[in-house]
Amino acid sequence: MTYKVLQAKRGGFLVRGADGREVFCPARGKLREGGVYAGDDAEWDRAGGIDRVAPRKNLLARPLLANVAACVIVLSPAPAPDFYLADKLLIHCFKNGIEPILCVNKSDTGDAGELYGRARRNYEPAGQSVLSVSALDGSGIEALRRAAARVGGVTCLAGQSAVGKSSLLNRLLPGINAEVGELSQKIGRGKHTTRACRLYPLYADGCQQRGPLDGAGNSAIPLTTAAVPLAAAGGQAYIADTPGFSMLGAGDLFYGELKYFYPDFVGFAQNCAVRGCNHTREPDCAVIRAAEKGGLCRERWERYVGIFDELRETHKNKYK
Ligand SMILES: Nc1nc2c(ncn2[C@@H]2O[C@H](COP(=O)(O)OP(=O)(O)O)[C@@H](O)[C@H]2O)c(=O)[nH]1
Ligand SMILES: [Mg+2]
Ligand SMILES: [Zn+2]
Repeated sequence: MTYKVLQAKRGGFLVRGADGREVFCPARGKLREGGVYAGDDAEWDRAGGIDRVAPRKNLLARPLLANVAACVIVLSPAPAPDFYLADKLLIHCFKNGIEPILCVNKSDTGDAGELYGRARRNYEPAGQSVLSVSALDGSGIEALRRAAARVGGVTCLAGQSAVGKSSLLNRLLPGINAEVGELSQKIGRGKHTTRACRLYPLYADGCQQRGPLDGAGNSAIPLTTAAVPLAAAGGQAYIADTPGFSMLGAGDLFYGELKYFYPDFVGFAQNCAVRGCNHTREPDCAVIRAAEKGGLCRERWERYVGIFDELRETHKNKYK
């Protein structure tokens, strides 16, 4: 039978069967610790160990998380929003076949409205809608839950430190008690404490139906209430309690390919004079023209040039 690996633990894995039961699977058989990650779809016959893992759609690093279907990219008014990081996360999503879910958190605060408008101006032309949410008062959380459920499969959260990822997790998954940090403590603290990431199934009413594990490592779920598991074409929906992939960059992308990750450029790019135009400094570039005249979000184009230069620099250093 196929099980979803929820967490890689010492000596085995916490897995979830199609019946919704969470069971501890000891590390035996062909695949032991190391070859199986949270998010994997594992074949387990319950006598031995996991002996096969379905081909992965993708595998994200730090923490290792397989088959990521969606990623919530979180922006907030405080700390100052890092659109550069949001752009890179978006590129990363496009590149790995991950559905981005952009959201502006802390809608309960005064500056959030302006940021929400700015985020929409930046990303709607690229085909991305933006959600406005508040982990504090709960507004927009159901829309966020539905957005993750609509994709199905594994959803993770990403964004700079202190935007409210852990707070949003606590809203989406009541009872998990993700550690929320104070803004002041977070700035400059640098590293997150690394720990194994765990997946939680998403239920329609938001409740967690995970009972305590018994002596055999089985949890008595979902026995008490008729919680409706949320699923879509991508399968049962899960949220990963990752501390967030804040460090993901545009990665190993070749600078000349960057433009293909900007759907908002496409309509203009056809009118560029230079063949193979990269829309950075070329003469008679229709994308630059649009950014200057306001047909295209100017700051988005400016950051594009920044990311382009960064990637070209990396490329130069690699091959010099
Ligand atoms: N006003 C307000 N503060 C929030 C909201 N969400 C999180 N915070 C605060 O922002 C800080 C960082 O939150 P945390 O969830 O730890 O952020 P993370 O680093 O992205 O996981 C904490 O002080 C939270 O209380 C929100 O929706 N509104
Ligand atoms: Mg956090
Ligand atoms: Zn151009």
